Amino acid sequence: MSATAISAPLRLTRDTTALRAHAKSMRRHVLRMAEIVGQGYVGQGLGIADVLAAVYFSELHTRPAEPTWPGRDRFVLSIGHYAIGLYAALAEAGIIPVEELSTYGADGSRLEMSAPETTTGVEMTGGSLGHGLTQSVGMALGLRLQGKDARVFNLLSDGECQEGSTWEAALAGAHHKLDHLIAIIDCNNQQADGAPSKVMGIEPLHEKWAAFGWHTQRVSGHDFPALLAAFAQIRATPGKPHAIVVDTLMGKGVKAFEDREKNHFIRVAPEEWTLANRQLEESA
Ligand SMILES: Cc1ncc(C[n+]2csc(CCOP(=O)(O)OP(=O)(O)O)c2C)c(N)n1
Ligand SMILES: [Mg+2]
Repeated sequence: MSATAISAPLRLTRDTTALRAHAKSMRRHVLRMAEIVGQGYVGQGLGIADVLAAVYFSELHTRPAEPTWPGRDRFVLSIGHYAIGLYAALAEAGIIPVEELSTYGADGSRLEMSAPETTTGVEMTGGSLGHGLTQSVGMALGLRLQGKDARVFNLLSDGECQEGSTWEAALAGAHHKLDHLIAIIDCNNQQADGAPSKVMGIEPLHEKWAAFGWHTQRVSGHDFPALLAAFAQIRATPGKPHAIVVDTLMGKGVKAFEDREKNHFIRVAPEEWTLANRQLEESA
């Protein structure tokens, strides 16, 4: 491979049709992985696909063949259990091979159910909630100290907003005016034990992040024009860290999964996959 090919940047686009096609392809990757193990965090992988497509393919400056390029934007997955969605994005971006997805969940595979930082393209080991934003604040500060223009995107969840360390990191981000830090909070109205409102209420999230000194927006996580507008607004707003609360539907694209009442960790019977795959193909 030539030096030019090694340094080729990931091709970014603001074309919503192209972004939608990436998201659909990522959902196919999610179903392929999930079918291998027959269970898992399938609802999260499907629900976050549009947001990940928007981040990876419209915003993230990275080099697929050179994943540790020091000048890269960082995508930090706080919520390790969303790994299936991240692997789909990494494969779609060419950062890991699509064929490798067939090893998902197998003994010895790099694609563990919760993403480890030893896997190409994974910036931090997730699993223990509440550590993603703290590490992202450190990364953003470090990049600033090094004089780099790179940005840090951190994907958190609504359940993760119940962790006190998240809010300590939010204070630090605002204190240091980390305008290269973008927190995306996936609000799917579920956590492990049910709706956050039933377990320990976190709303109003927009007001909370704004009160902590963050430039805050709230949009549908399935609306590409709104997501692109939110990212444009971020580029036009210096001096503060940024939060985007994205409202998403778990299982999005597969009606049978969307309709499940408890979607945190699902088991899917072998005979259900034909329907799931068909519903995904028929979805918008
Ligand atoms: C510090 C910590 N406490 C508890 C857990 C157990 N846990 C794993 S996922 C999860 C739910 C987190 O909420 P969210 O990400 O919103 O759940 P989802 O939307 O995926 O259902 C919990 C409590 C954990 N991983 N880490
Ligand atoms: Mg949730």
